[in-house]
Amino acid sequence: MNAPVTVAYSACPHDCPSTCALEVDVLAPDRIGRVRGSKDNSYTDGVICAKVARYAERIHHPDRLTKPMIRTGPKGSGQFREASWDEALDLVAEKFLAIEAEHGAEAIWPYYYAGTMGLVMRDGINRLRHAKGYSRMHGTFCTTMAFTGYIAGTGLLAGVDPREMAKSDCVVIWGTNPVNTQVNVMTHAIKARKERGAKIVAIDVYRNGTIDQADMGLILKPGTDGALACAVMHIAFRDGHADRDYMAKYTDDPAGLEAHLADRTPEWAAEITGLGVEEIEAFAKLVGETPRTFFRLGYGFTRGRNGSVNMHAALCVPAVLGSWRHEGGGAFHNNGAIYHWDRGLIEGLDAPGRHTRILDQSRIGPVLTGDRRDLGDGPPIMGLFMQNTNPAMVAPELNKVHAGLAREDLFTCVHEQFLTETAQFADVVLPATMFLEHTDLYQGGGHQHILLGPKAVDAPEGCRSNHEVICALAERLGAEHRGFAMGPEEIIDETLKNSGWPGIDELREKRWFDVQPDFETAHYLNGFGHPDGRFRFRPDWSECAPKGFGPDGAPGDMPAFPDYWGREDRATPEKPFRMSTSPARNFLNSSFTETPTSKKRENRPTVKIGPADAGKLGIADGQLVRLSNERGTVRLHAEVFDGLRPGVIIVESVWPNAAFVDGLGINALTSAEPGAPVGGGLFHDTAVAVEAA
Ligand SMILES: Nc1nc2c(c(=O)[nH]1)N[C@H]1C(S)=C(S)[C@@H](COP(=O)(O)OP(=O)(O)OC[C@H]3O[C@@H](n4cnc5c(=O)[nH]c(N)nc54)[C@H](O)[C@@H]3O)O[C@H]1N2
Ligand SMILES: Nc1nc2c(c(=O)[nH]1)N[C@H]1C(S)=C(S)[C@@H](COP(=O)(O)OP(=O)(O)OC[C@H]3O[C@@H](n4cnc5c(=O)[nH]c(N)nc54)[C@H](O)[C@@H]3O)O[C@H]1N2
Ligand code: SF4
Ligand SMILES: [Mo]
Repeated sequence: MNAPVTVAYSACPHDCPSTCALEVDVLAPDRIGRVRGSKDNSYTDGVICAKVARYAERIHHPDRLTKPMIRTGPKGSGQFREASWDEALDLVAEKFLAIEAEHGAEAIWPYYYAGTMGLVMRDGINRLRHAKGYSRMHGTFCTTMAFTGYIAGTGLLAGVDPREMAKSDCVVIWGTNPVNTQVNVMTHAIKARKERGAKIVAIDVYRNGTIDQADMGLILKPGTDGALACAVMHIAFRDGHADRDYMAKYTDDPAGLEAHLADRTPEWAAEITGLGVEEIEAFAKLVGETPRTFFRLGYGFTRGRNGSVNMHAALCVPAVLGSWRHEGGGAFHNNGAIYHWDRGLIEGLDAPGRHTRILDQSRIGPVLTGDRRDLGDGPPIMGLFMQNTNPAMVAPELNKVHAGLAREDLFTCVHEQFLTETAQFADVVLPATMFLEHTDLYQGGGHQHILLGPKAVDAPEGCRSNHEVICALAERLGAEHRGFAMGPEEIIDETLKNSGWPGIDELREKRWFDVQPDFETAHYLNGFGHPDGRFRFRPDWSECAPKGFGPDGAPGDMPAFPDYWGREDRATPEKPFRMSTSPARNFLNSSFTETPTSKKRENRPTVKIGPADAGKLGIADGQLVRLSNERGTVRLHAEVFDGLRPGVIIVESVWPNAAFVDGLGINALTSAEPGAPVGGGLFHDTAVAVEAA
């Protein structure tokens, strides 16, 4: 065994709200050992997930890309030859310039997501986009529905210090599965239980790892959280737990809300959610009688057609109860607003070409297959440049995504760490560095720290960072911006200072800044984020959905008050099952599907189906089943699982297409329809037929 040579400080770059502060054993200039969570960071608190603890498996993986490659076989064949960086970059530039000359710059679509959450490496692609006037991208995979529903209530994407969970008497974990997706939520919630006897409630659509650890688990039908929230508020008004003084001071229309809720009874909600009346009453009593109740609202319950409405409805509960008044009480989803970044330099927001058409990321299938609803009267997409995302696996309507990526007249360059299923469709593949091999700046979505991730080890020869590739392409494409001539550290320093924070030297020394706003601000005791300072029970959905950004305007029938909107992809006689594709513990979206331990632990794609449903369909544990709807057919193995409502199935995700029996993955069934009101992925909202295969 090698003894640790040095310990490097870093931050986890993956697309996870925890953004853990890391300590990495560096064994040699190009070799790491164990990765640990920093004990000195008050949010990370020494805990990280297992998949990042064994990061050596990923960074030193034998399949890492280290050479640029140019396609030799047919599109999607995965046949390539090695090339030099100059040859590969020259070819990309030559093709993009030709496309621009023939079709206009909007025929090129830089496409990215959050494979790294580093601000420089993730968002620098937008500087190239804006400098060239390429088509813009509306990033809808993940956060749009959740953020919109939350901001509709508070007026600001911020909330109570998540470390205050440890000072709660009741932590409600709603629509998130932190045991899988953001382990640190459990650290702080369990501290409250140990130290104060706090109750933990988890609300989900199946008995997942978080429900297993909770004191109260509510398993409801997918997409019905709005009904549960309404009944809880109905009971609060009925039983005298509504905080009328608080509402009079801090909210827009408590009287209107009370009248609206008069017939949103527990019986009404039980019918919709599938929960028992007594379960709803018990939950309402617990939160109604516990002033220090902390509502930790996740993304999972917003990944459906009702998503924003459900988020807003759940967020109304602490406003009715006045939980925000108390330490350890209130709500939290994401702290995006507290960082007040000036993104101008990183994203080139002063560049001339930044008012081009916007295409919806989740609709990459329809976009690439020429849907006029997306393209408008603009040119088709003829060139794609991709970083940090794997849409051939993770985007909805995969049949269309694959058909689009397979177009022989489309030129695609993918910059990646592995030869992903998306990279296999590329014309040019470029090898990328990993986070420990470059320097970047991070922010905690699920907490309140700005962190630096300095370069800790040398990359394998041949890998280049996103920033290096963007700058090299800019030079060849004649794109002008001062950011292309700067190094990552200069960009970080200037961005920090422009945003009102100390510069990189101080950040390097301190490793992170804890930028938690004070108690009054975080609890909105000085007023909410809307101009009148009031929480909105009556959201202005049309304000959330300005024309030209996502679907044109909010649907006129979005509910005026928190409600059950009934928009989910309902079960029908032809498609009697409702499917959620909840994240698997050992994968992180498409990442870690390449690491041996994660693959071994997850074993193979499975569909969880309840014993009664399985019995009716004659499906035995381990048997092959077929899931289908109008978008596609997927075959995988059944796991008979006691922890689901009848008519609900779960396919933990995201597995590569290649792991499925027919080579086509679960997103063949999910819909690319934009969620209301501003677009958003519908990954947990799919009606399907199920049969033995
Ligand atoms: N291990 C692991 N960690 C991850 C990820 C991963 O894929 N794997 N993904 C990362 C990313 S990109 C993100 S955005 C976060 C997301 O993390 P979360 O906020 O946890 O969101 P999801 O994981 O989408 O879903 C959470 C839970 O919501 C449940 N759910 C689905 N529909 C409903 C519903 O209608 N109502 C309710 N109450 N619950 C519902 C799902 O079953 C799931 O258990 O996690 C990050 N962390
Ligand atoms: N069925 C189903 N589908 C889903 C979801 C679900 O719950 N169910 N969740 C959705 C959600 S919330 C999200 S956010 C998406 C995310 O899906 P993806 O965008 O695919 O997510 P990641 O796995 O985070 O990152 C993708 C790629 O980024 C690459 N990468 C990492 N760092 C770098 C870098 O520095 N440079 C370059 N060039 N590449 C890098 C990784 O190698 C990886 O292949 O998936 C969505 N799809
Ligand atoms: S919990 Fe999330 S942020 Fe922390 S190490 Fe794991 S993936 Fe990274
Ligand atoms: Mo996400």
